[in-house]
Amino acid sequence: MGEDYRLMWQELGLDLEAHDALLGVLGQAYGDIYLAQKNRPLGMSYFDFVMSEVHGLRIRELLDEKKAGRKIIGSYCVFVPEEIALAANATLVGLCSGADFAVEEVERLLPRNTCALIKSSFGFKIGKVCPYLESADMVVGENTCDGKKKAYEILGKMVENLYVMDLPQVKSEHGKGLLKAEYYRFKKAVEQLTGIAVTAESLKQAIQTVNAKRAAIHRLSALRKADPAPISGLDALLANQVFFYDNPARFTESVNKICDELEQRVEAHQGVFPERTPRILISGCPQAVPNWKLPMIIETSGAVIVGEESCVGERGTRNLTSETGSTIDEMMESLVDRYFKVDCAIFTPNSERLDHIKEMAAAYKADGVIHYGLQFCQPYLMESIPVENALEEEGIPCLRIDTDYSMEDVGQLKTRVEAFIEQLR
Ligand code: BJ8
Repeated sequence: MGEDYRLMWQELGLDLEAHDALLGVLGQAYGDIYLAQKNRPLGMSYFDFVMSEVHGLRIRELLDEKKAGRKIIGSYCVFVPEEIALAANATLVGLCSGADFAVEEVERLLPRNTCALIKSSFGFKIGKVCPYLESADMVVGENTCDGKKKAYEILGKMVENLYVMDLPQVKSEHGKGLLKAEYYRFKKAVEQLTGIAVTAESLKQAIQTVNAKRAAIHRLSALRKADPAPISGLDALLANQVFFYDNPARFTESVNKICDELEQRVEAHQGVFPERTPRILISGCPQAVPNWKLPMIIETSGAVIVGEESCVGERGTRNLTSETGSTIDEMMESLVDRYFKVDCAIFTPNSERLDHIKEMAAAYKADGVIHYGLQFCQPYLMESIPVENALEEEGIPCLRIDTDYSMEDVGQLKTRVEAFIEQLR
């Protein structure tokens, strides 16, 4: 990366040495895992470029937007509605939290038995290595799991303008009312931040823009139903990860371009792996950049991943927002309807998630499901047992994994995953 980027990072207050170290790790992992894959769709070169410029060109674009008066909002959860940010002339970026950083310092602030995702968000802040976090004019936390809720109390002292969104934990009328009230409160906060009021027109446009992104991902997912699978799970995961921080229109166009190519592959019966390769559905905690450990293990052990029941995947993108409303209130209602369907494990009870996993396993013709739980993530680890039971009732084998971001358990995980895949053949 050039000298001008270094200047940009310096101006953002990044610790250049620590940042170099992070980029080194990211580049190495990307090279080892992604560039080592064979037979990738040509359209993935766009995502390779995005990853090579993840702290470069995209940050420059965001800073240019800021210079032109636009605000940047960072978010840690798919419950934060991008539509409202866009409608008030702000850009929403996901704050990825997919790698360990500054672990010792983090463990002085948080208990050791906190999930890797929360620790990572702190590590990126303490280590001053995330240009997305440092360029954000507002960072949105949300009251989801207990770990996040309590962690934001501490993060709020380190991040300027941390906004905490309250979220329901029960799918009741009362819960829906809370979500609606919180979305109106968020709308007001974003309008105050940008100085621009949401209009019916801007909200409609924003809903269409985000729906288009999701529709492109739906198209990609549908193509993964084919056997042989036309794209690897690793590449599809990358598209789902880039969903959170790329320019929305460009992202939609790039995913649709890959889909055009994949349609030809499906027609020509071409795949990334041979036909009848065991097909795996991953279900569980979100896999943020650069957390590619488990997919890499699965796809180097003789199986292909055909779907992700995850917030970085189908849980996050499953539903579109109705475009029928014409007033702000009608469209806000549609947003509440859409987001209230997200079946995160923080909800109790959460039986829709079990149904969705079974539906996905059938739709993507998965031979088995690997449940991915982050160590110390109580909501997903608690749900992993009912998930396994529900799948067993359907005769679908399930392997429950709990792990963190370290590479120490790769050998052990690989042995378990290989044995599971063997059982599927
Ligand atoms: S909607 S999944 S993005 S909260 S892994 S921090 S749950 S202890 S990330 Fe999530 Fe929103 Fe739900 Fe999705 Fe807590 Fe578990 Fe850690 Fe987690």
